[in-house]
Amino acid sequence: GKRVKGVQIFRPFVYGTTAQPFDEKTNPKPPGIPDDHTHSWTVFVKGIDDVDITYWLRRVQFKLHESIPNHVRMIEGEKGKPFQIHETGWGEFEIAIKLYYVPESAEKPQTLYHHLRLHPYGRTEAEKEAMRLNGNQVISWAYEEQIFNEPYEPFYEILTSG
Ligand code: SLL
Repeated sequence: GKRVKGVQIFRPFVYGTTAQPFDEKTNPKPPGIPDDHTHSWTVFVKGIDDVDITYWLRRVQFKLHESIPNHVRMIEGEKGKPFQIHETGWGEFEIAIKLYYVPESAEKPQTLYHHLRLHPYGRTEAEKEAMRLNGNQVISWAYEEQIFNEPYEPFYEILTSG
C-alpha cells in the first residue's frame, strides 16, 4: 500500500484514573470486597467528551499491580464506549496502558504509563473542598494526542471519513 505523503493526522484522547474512598453515604462498600480495600477506582482510555475512538484504537491492555487477581486485562473496543476497568483496592501503583491500533493502520502497539492516585496529596484547600462536594473523588486525567504520520491510504480514508 501507499502512504499519504506529507500528512499528519492528530486524534485527541484522554486517559487516567478516578478513585473514590468507600464511605457509608457517598460510596458504600459492596458486599464481598476485602476488609483492607479502602477505595473503588477506574482506569480508562476514551475520546474527548466520549467521542468514539474505536475506528483507530482496537483494544487496550491494562497491566495492573501484581497483587490484583488477573492483573493483565485486555479490553476490546466497543463503539462509543470508553476502554476501562473498575477495581477496588488499598494502594497506589503505576499502570501500564498498551494501545493496540486497528490493523489498517499497520502501527505497532504503544505503551503509556499512568500512576493510580487514591489520595489528594498536594491539592489546595479549595481543590479539596471541591472534591468533598464530589464524593471525595480523586481525579487524575491526562490529555494526549495520537499522531498518525503519513498513514497508509486505506487508513487515511478511515481516519478522515468520520
Ligand atoms: C507498593 N504501591 O509498592 C504499593 C502497591 C498495591 C495495591 C500497591 C490490591 C488490591 C487487591 C491493591 O490495592 N494493591 O488485593 O485486589 O507496595
